[in-house]
Amino acid sequence: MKFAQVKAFPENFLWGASTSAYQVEGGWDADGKGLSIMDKGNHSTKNSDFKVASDHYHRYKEDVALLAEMGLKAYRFSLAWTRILPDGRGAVNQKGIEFYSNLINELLTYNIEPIVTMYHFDLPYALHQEGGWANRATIDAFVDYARVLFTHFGDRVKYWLTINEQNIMILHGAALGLFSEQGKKELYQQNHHMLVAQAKVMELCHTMCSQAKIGPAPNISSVYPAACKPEDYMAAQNWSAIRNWLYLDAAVFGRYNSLVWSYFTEKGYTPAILEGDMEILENAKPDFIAFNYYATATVAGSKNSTVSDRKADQQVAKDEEGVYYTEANPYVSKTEFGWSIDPAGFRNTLRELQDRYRLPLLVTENGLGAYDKLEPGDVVNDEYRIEFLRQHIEQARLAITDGVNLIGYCPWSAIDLVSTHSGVSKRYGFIYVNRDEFDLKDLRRIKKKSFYWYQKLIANHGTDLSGR
Ligand code: BGP
Repeated sequence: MKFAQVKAFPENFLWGASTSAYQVEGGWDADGKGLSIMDKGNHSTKNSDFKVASDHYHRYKEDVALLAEMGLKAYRFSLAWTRILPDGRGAVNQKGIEFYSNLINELLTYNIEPIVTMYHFDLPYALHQEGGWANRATIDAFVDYARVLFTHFGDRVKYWLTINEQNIMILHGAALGLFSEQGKKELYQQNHHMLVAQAKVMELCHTMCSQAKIGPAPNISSVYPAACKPEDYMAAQNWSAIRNWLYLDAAVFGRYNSLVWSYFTEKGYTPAILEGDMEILENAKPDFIAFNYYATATVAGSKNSTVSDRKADQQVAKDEEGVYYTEANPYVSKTEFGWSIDPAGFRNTLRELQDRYRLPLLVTENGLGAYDKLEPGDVVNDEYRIEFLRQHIEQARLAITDGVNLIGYCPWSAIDLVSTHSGVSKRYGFIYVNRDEFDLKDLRRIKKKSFYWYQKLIANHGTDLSGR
């Protein structure tokens, strides 16, 4: 739809940026921190030194000062479960509480709203050894962990995110390095346990922190039919239900998506649901939906023999016989890493979410991974990132004009960090961190061109996207 008048961003719009604990903090075993599955991993970043990551654990003051200089209104970060409960449950590590308490206070000093993810891929290894999410006891461990968080930080944190990208952990766990060798039936059982845990934690948040808001944080994207064939459209509905709606229908409506349930039944994936579970799901009410958006997907209803199987990662799906077949989208470009670049798809995704759930929406990740170059004189000319973000912000504004209740935008990532897949060299940040895969150099912080661009954009509240 074309509008003669484009609406402005809402007054209290949360202009932010994101990170996650295991990717940015380092200090992997500092001050009593326990080990997570990411420390033990299986995970591709073992090809680089992620024990130090961006050393944010030791440099958070300098980092927060830079975020403040950029003008951020919000900072979305995750807490390392194992910094707080080294064994996943039981004894609380006071040093961990202290670190996050200091970080939150530092942000508040600059009037930066903390948006806190409780769990971002880094399950405590001790819980993994007891079966991880396959074990129902992990539900209680998560609820107990949440209680500790609400007790210590609930007075200052107003925005909580439960689980980052639960859908990607289930669908592409191996790509994330999550020890996901299990079959789909077991994965969907784990998924059910996460859904119950999330619901319990949302309720607990409302009981313990009456001022706070809480929501899920999956990765959501529109799915296109490869052609206007009815069977392709149906395949797009299939993949969208399996990839997107399963997770949000459960979080928002407290029920399983009916199409996905039929798919489970057909495939033999139905999870065991104990008495009371569905009631727990129904009673929990998120205050908003946070979601990560990188790329749209395109699928067909039958296999196109000219499309060879793509290498799957968290944004590129594998075919599923008789359900959907992935196709290339000739109408969008791609990043160096093969992810589609689809700013209009961002608007489509926002519109779908608005229409389906009618809840405030918060974008918690969106960004461009690239091989940035540090040039002489400490310059990083990341024009391509500026262009990517500019186009997405423009579409966000159009989505607001469409009637979407968008409350914030937190691109990935605030500062360079270790990529889930591709080590340090795939960079996303507004701030360059001077290190290579194994050579930690001096880890100094350098403001990229995109830093200054975003700074200006925030200052003019997104009215002028050129960054002038
Ligand atoms: C999302 C994760 C982030 C981040 C991002 C970019 O799936 O929530 O943690 O890693 O993807 O992915 P990558 O680092 O693989 O490029």
